[in-house]
Amino acid sequence: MNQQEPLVYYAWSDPQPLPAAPALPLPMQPYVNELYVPPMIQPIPSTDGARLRIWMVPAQAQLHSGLPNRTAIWTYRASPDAPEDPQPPVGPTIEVQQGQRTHIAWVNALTNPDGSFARHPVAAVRDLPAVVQLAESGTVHAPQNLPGFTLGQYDQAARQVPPWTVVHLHGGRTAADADGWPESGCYPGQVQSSIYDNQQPGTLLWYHDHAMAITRLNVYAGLAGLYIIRDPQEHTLQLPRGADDHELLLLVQDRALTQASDHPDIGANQLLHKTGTAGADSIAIDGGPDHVDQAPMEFFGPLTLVNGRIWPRATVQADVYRLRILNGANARTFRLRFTDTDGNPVVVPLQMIGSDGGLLARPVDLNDGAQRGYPGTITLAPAERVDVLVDFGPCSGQRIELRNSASSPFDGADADAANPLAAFLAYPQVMRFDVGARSERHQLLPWDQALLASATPWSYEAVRRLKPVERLVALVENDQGVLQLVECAPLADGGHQRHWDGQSRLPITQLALRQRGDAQHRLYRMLPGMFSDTVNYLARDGDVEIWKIINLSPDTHPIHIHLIHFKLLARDTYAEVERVPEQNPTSDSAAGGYAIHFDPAADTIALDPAETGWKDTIRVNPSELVVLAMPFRAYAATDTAPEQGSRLYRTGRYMYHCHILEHEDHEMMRPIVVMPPEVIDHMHAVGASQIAPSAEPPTGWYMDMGEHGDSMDGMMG
Ligand SMILES: [Cu+2]
Repeated sequence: MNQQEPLVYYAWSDPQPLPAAPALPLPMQPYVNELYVPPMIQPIPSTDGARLRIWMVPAQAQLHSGLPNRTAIWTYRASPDAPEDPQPPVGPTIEVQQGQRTHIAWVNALTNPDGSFARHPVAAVRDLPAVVQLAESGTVHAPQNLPGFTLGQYDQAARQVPPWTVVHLHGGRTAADADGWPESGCYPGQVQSSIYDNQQPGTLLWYHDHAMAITRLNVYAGLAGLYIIRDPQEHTLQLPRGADDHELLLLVQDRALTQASDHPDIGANQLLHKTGTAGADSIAIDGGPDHVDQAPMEFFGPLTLVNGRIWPRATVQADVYRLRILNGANARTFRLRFTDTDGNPVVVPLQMIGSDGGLLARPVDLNDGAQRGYPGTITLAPAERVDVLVDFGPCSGQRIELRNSASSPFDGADADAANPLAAFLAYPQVMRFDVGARSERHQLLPWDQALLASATPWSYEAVRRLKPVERLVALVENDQGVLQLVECAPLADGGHQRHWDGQSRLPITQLALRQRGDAQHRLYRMLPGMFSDTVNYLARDGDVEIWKIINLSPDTHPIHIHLIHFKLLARDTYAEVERVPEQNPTSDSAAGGYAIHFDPAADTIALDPAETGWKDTIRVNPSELVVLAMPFRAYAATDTAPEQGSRLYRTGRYMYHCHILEHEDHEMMRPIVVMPPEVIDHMHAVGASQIAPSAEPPTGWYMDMGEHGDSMDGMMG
């Protein structure tokens, strides 16, 4: 037995204790199975760039040794041959070198042995109520956590979905024809042939299915894997590389399983996608009282899988490990923290070194309570990644758990045991680290270590000097429960921005926004916002744009932008002033649209140092407006100043969308087209929002702060 070091607990009031797990018996024991480490495969060099062939195949995976049978999945595989046994529960990790041009042939081989199309492995259940109260115990639960179909309607249409796939490399600065346009799907026998230049800083990406309207089902079936770009900088820093060198890649997802009695067509322990329907009433089992009249359409499952296994454990040495974590869940946000085996948070040295787009400028101390609202935690919405050095040295001989505390649906906060919606977090367990004897292979980096060869902070001021195009996107849930990305065009009149007088009625297609520092509300027209509506956003290759995204819905949305990485410049808090339901435009309040102003009672939000790196997915919390610097420009592996990038030379049709897959599939997705600026100048007509953002000189948003000027310093970077 190893010598056991005493654990260190948090002394300050934060973080609060984790919410108590609801009184649901564990369906199987956690931490029984060893963590699965997917093989790392490299493309094969050839005369015209490296090559790789990846097959999409049906497979049978043992998700937990306590399950009596296997679970049908669809997965990626590096060989068409019959797989080893046990079959891998997730696809291989693709490892490429920075700048290594790689041609990947994605072969759709989702067929039965007789060549017919494989049946979709995901059973879907819909129309669930949001929460129910169990008469026996009186406890409140989300039926999404209860076994099998309970209370849901079997969605036969989901299992009729053919094996129709598109691969997207998430976070890749990919040519448009290789980006995986969702409507350009492949059937079995067809091949998506894509070239990836990998010309970007080293980082953790992931490849996953992106098929139009069914992404949630295909990714849930298992069509997701990790993709690493290596670059010289991590060699210079001597960072851990590979599983043998204490680099652990963790793909975290949540799932639900069927039970034997659900339906004669479907066996037990098969993948089950359970959702409510927006607007459905809540009900109570056995006559208990109703609780919540909100039904989410997101999927939340009770079982947490890491690298395809339910609640695994990893045997580690008491040494520094590099954990690279991807939230690959459909909808669940994870707020991860280390705890003892009773769930009490323990202090484990945590040094964050990278995020979505690569290394940070300097290491960030995730335990710094002064800088972070939730010290000791790693918050990841779907598709977000983190690169963190963890020192298990002080935990020799201990068992350390990784637990989740995020509310679901996520709104920025931890799950609150007093709120019935906390029931969506059925089990906080994620995985366990069994820490062995001391080893000194790696060390944490000095806190002042420069991780990049150069690092220029991007401030709003620096970006403004480029006179950027400014976009405004509103995240809106309409009265039918459809979530949309509503692009807003400034209402210009003779070259001047129009303002709202605060008295008159706003047509329901208008939005009036008063930002901090504005004297008046500026008027915008809300453009149609379904995926197939006209393209509104034409970006000029080489530009840096400012995007403002305001969330008028009650939940956090992780907004993902294809092709580029961006910088978060600011977060501010907003209060909605007026809104009239669209079906009821003659309401007494006699106003329509949205009139919104900054919340003067709320302070501006200090940026989390964990969000200061290059991002491709950003959480936009309710009542928040985020400001993003969006460079359609190339920056080398170093963090150069905004002025110093060159044209990206990446043009074509891309998209941006919410990465809650159920939202993405239901209209929270919009196209964006990048063009050579010289060609845009030749275009006969462009979308409505191509009206110059404002002919007047940019006024002082965040700059001429008036009485609020003092509080802005921290936001300017
Ligand atoms: Cu969303």
